[in-house]
Amino acid sequence: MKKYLSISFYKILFALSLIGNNASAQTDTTSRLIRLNQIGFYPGAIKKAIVLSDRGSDFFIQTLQKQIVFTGKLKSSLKPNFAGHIVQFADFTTFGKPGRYVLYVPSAGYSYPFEVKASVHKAVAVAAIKAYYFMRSGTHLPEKYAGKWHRAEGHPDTVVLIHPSAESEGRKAGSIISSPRGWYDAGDYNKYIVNSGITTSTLLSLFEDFPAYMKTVKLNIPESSNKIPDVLDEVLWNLRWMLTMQDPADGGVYHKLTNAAFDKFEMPDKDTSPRYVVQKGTAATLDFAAVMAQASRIFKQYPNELPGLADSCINAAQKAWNWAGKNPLVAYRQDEMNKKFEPKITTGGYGDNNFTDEFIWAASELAVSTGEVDYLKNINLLPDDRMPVPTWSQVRLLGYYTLIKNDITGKTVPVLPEIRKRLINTADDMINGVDSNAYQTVMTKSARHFGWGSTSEAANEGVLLIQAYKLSGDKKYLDYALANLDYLLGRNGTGYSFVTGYGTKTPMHPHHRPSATDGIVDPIPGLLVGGPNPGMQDGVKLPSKVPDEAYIDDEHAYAANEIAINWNAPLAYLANALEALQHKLASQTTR
Ligand SMILES: [Ca+2]
Ligand SMILES: [Ca+2]
Repeated sequence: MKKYLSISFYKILFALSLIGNNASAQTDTTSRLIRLNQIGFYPGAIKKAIVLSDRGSDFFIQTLQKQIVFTGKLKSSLKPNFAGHIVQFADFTTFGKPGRYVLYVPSAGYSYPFEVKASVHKAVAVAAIKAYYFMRSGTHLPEKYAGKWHRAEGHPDTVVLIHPSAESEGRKAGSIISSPRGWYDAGDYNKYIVNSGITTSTLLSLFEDFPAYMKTVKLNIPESSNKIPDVLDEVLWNLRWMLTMQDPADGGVYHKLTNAAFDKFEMPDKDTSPRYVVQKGTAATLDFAAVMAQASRIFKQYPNELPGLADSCINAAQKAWNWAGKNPLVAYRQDEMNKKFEPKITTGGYGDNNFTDEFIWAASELAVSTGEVDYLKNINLLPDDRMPVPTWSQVRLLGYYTLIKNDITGKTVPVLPEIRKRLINTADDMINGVDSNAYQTVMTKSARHFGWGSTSEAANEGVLLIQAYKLSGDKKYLDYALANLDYLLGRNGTGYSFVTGYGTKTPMHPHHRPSATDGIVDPIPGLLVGGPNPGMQDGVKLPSKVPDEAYIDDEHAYAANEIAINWNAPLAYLANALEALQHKLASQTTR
């Protein structure tokens, strides 16, 4: 009995790792006990790996030919992981020679291979945007751009029915509008304005914040040879759809364009069930107003390539704003709607009852794009002291980011200094004490971060830290933004890189209809899965309910393994921003 007890938790794990499992690319010599960014590291940046081990020992960085190039000592984490175990970590920040390596720990084995080089995240950063091309509705994807994932056109959406909930004087129920293009939202084939709002804005902000760099990023999409940066071309695919979702008669915006029910797992072209636009709502209309206002000031830079577009966007934004002013409390409540109207709509709800944040965001974008601060006149910009990391239903910080970085309204918006202070305070709270948690990332600081779509929390924390860096110039925020990218790419409680196709152990079975039904083994690349979520809202039993381990690579597990446009966007922002800022990550300082 005593002997049994002396067998450590990690020795059992090590034994299990040698037995192997059904994970992709697992070999006898790679260890599930070593958790690191499976893509790699910038030469001058902080480099850490987490080793699930009881005690310190030497660790070695080796070439793929097993030549030792760096030796260090493992150190113990100050706090246990969420499962209650102290872990070890390897810090090899001072090793910066470009090349391909593995990390070796005698008691744990070899890590997955990784690279040390400049622009090490370039490919995954590009893929995170290219993923939207694969999500395009209303076009076929030729092999030239889509490679082995080429597919037929689905959902042209040129014949879309007005659902009875969306009826207006000029558009009777059952009448037809055309609402083509747009991105599929997630694992399903529907298109939701609310979720498009934060997604489209995050990608627009990526361009707005890093224009010089983003002009160099090529996606190999049909628009790659025109004069517009590819990230903006991709955004345009969704923006032009969003414009069709506004009722031209009154400026209100339909909540979503959808099938009545989720269709079965099939390719896009096989789903030919009727499509509807449903009820206008305050959240959709304000999100639309915010995105169109932001888009107008960006596309204004391309008057020859996109004549009239900036004007169309700002006009649409203002009409939407006016509708919301007259209809400030129209929530989308699908269950109530289904008591009144047929057919019943059972696809994603994206219901939200609090529009304080949507008003703040839309007013901020409109004020900045028009220069008219009157938009902010009746808005309480600081309704409470919270600084919530953005989600589709909580978009307040998107407005703050815009006010802070544009700074045109500093004289007329008295609370602007306070908003700046709060952003920095929030970033400081985020990074305070991070190095004591087992994985040493902001994401792994709190079990509360692990809900549905938890990977997007990690990515959006990274975006916030980059905003704090841009505001303060303090590099420490960038270091922790990078640590959250490390988390997403493998330094985490599951050992997965959560981005399909990028890393050694990556999701092979995302809840994503094309990936599941196209007959290609590899899923569509560049997609961020939702990640650890002990909630199990999908009813799929997880191997662990420990917050940061509550994950399964199963196509039925939509609560842990779906993909979504609003999750990919902060990944795209974070990875591309760090690529743009990589020279700032070189460190002479030690921590
Ligand atoms: Ca282009
Ligand atoms: Ca809200």
